[in-house]
Amino acid sequence: MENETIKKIADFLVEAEKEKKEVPRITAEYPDLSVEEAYAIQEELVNIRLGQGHRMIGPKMGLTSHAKMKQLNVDEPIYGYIFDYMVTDENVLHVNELIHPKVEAEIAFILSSDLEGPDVTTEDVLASTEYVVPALEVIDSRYQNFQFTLPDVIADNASSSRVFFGSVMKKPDEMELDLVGVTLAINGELRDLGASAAVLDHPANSVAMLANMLSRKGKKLKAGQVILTGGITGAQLLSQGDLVSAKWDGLGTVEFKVE
Ligand code: OOG
Ligand code: MG
Repeated sequence: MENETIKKIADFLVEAEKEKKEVPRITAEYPDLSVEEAYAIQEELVNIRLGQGHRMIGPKMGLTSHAKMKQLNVDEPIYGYIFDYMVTDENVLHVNELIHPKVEAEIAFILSSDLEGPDVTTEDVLASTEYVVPALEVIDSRYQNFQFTLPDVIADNASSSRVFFGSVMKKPDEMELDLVGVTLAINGELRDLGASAAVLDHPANSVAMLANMLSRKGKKLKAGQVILTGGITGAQLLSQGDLVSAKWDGLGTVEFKVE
């Protein structure tokens, strides 16, 4: 794929996010789009955001649960990036800024030292983790009807849109990180629940895999980055007026209102 085409598609996706308009998937026009090319588009999109003055908070993993991988018929998770404009201190999601947002409950890792693949292990991750915090990720695919193939969603920065972090921070050795129970309720009604082992058997495995995937591109995870490890619960569609409330065993509650 030509550099010019990569740039054009990245601009197209940035524009869709700005205009809050769902667009046809990239593979409708470029059916042979490869995973490699899709990451090149994502990298261009990241450069556009950095060029606009946005700060990167850290990378995120997606499709880390067996349920999601099966749904998309893939055997490897994907990654994308979270930027400062996706995170706010107020507990409000402004739905008019988005297309068709969904919410999912996750665990985020904050690193105390860099992690560089290709042979990063789960133990390495735990030794390099300063804290874990609970997070509600709001994903908002720019594609029509939230439907895409694997290369499409990679190009679209893994549907990244907004994140709400909780205020409880725990050291990784303070809890059994694969046994964190989570409930996700909307308007007081339980919508989904899960245990953190849904994420690649242990969320630290997700960070290890991410470090190893990034090393293929000559990149590493850096101290201070906040890393989302992937949805423990399924993603739930949001509507104006919704009150979202999620609870993590040992990590407290995160809530926001959809306005
Ligand atoms: C892709 C993003 C998935 C996760 O945690 O699995 C993701 C999507 O489902 O739109 O963020
Ligand atoms: Mg996610």
